Amino acid sequence: MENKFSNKEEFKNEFKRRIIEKYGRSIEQAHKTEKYMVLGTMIRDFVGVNWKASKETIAQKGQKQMFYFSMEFLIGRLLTNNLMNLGVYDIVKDGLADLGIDINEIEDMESDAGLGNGGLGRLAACFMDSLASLNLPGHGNCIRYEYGLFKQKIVDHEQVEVPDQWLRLGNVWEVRKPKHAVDVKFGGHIEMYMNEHGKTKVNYVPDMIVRAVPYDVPIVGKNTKVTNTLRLWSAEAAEDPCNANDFGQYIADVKAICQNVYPDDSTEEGRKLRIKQEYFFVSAGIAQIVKAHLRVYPSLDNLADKVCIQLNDTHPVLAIPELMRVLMDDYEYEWDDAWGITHNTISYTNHTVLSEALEKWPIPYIQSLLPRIYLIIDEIHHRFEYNLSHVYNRPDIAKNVEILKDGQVHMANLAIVGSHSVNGVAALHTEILKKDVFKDFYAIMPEKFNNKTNGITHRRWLLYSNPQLTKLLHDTIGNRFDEHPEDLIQLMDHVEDKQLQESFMQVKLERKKILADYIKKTLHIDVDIHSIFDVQAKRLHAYKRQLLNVMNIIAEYQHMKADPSYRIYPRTFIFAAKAAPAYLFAKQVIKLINCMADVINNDPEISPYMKVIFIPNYGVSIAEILMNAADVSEQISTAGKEASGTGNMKFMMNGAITLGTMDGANVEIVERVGMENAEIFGLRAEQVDEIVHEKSYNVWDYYHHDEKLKKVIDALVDGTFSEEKEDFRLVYNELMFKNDEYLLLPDFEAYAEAQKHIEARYQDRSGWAKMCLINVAQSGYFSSDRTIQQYADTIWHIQPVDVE
Ligand code: GPQ
Repeated sequence: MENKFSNKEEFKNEFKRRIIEKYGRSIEQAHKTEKYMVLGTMIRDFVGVNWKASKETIAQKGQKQMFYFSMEFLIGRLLTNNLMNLGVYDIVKDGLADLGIDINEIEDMESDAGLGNGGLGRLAACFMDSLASLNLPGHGNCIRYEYGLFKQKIVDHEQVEVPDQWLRLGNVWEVRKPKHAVDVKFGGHIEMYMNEHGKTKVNYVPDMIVRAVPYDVPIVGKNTKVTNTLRLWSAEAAEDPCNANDFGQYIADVKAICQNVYPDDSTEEGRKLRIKQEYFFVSAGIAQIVKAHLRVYPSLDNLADKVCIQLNDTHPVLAIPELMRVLMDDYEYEWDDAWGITHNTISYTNHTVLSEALEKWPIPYIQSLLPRIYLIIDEIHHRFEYNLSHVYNRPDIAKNVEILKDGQVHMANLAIVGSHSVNGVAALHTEILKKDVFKDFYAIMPEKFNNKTNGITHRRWLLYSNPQLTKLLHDTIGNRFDEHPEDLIQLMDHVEDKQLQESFMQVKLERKKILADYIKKTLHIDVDIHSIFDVQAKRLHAYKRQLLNVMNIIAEYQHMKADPSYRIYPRTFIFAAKAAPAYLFAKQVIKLINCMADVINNDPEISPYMKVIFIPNYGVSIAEILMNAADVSEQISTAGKEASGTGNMKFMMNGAITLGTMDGANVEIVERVGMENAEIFGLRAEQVDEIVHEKSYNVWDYYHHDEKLKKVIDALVDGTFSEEKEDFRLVYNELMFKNDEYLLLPDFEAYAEAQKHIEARYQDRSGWAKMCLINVAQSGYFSSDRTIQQYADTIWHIQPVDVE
């Protein structure tokens, strides 16, 4: 307890003492990074007491725990979040101020954790926050990536990837636990033998052993002692690495496992590395769970009563054969018993319907990297095939549901067969899973399928990152919604209030000013804070259709150039997106945006009406200043393709209007706010399906019959935005010679009209503000607290922990 502080003076004394002890310097001499390190460590130590108490309570009471297995946890920065959740932010801020230190400067020393890529990773992070804040025992299991995904720089309009050195200063939040290290085995071969009871046993002889060392990060909830653990595994050399004849190669192979979030999946080597990563953190995570269980209980018979594992998409699906392996090979369980335990322990969340994103691995990769695991997958496959004929009486669907087919392991099929629950992440998405992507599974095992619409933590995304709006809401409806986000609905009683509407617009302007300052500081571009801030921030992907947004900008630009009497209401189009390094189309779209920005922003005739901004290196911290400054939230994916989206919820909660298609969770946003309080356009998912099935769509029909559209598309290759006319040829070809897979042209006119409609509505200031307030009021449903409570009640069956 001696590290605790309960008031400002105690905090100051402790902080000063630690600076001197750690760095041998006075407060005045210490560098900002040193102050950050000391403050962070201090807070980490501060939560140690609760962390220990949480673990003890769970063990004593024998409570069931959930482990969220995810390749990504985009937790962003933790200092502000932890200080706020612990309720000591103001003490620390005032204490630092007394010492002449601005807390914001210290907060800015922290790097975003490089533990993910996109929405799936941020969802996992929001879930961690909600679990702890709801007092639920739920932990994360992931990899400690040394260089994150990559840091995005824009050089000569193009994305350049450099290593994300997020661990450069060390990580104040993690605790290395070498005592809990476990070995993970790869390669080699299997030997079968008969044991003394005449039973066939398997002896696995690996050719590479890697030591998995855990780094634990405490997850601090709001107003609670419950402190959960995010366990990050790091690969190190094992004491006995097996066949490591070539020592240098062995070390390189080990290091590669934890280097980056996404190894280059365009090469065989990269794909194999990805499989190694997946198995590495899954195997280590399961070993730890089993060991911890056996410290409390005599056997693994009751594992499924005490533990559950949620698979965040298929990336961790090797947990299924791995748990089978441990139960059978290490603990002598028969197949059926092992299967019962595994199946009851594991559940699976699907996050995509795109067939190219559903993981499939060539059988030889799994066979050579994980020979024992492959044998188990093969057995699962054969038993399931048998059941198809003999239990489900549906041998006819084998070709759609089999785990091993066309020389590949179909990971989603393995996930569905091996789990007791399969969920989608938005209502529409789950319907598509049931009716289309997994319809044959749904026919034989409908009870497994369920929906859990995604959510976001309103603490980070509203209370902490938008204090201006939070204060306005507190003044209007009180602060009960801090803990009960559904109470935001009370704001509905005030949306007509003209004074509140005006105050909202003032708050929005303040947030726009903060973003404008950031843009000025980082990009040296002035933006007009009275213009409409129109934001599309998400990973760059063809189905998300950043290109549709670009096409409309080009059309407006051309119109204004051609007709000096035509001017749009001033608008700032803001993009932020990373492209996968090997995804050339996506990278060209980034280049196109930046080139277009250069032309438009430097055109004195046009730039008073239109600016285009590309914010580099999009991540959690940038999102925290971007989302709440938006007037318009671009959610324009081809209907049926975006599983849910979660950015859409962050924008909504901060009072931006959704300009979107009826896709993913947009559907549920509109269901709550009403069609009239969003701007919905374009083909519906059924219409998209129809067009695709009819095969009658021809992109050239649109091109030839719409003069405006033709001019926009020609601008891609006629040198309008780049002297080098071929710069965007790939974009042009994807659109025109692959028959516009994501149906941009059929949606173009509707999108342009929706944008015009937005423009008109924005000019009715009171009407606009009312619409924004309705969005805020209706956003409580999208708190991840609601989502997590649903998982806890219907899939995990876990109860709150009562830490004394
Ligand atoms: N998502 Cl499969 C990712 O961010 N990464 C992935 O690998 C997969 C899905 C996203 C998905 O595209 C969004 O629609 C969801 O909102 C998000 O997962 C969380 O469910």
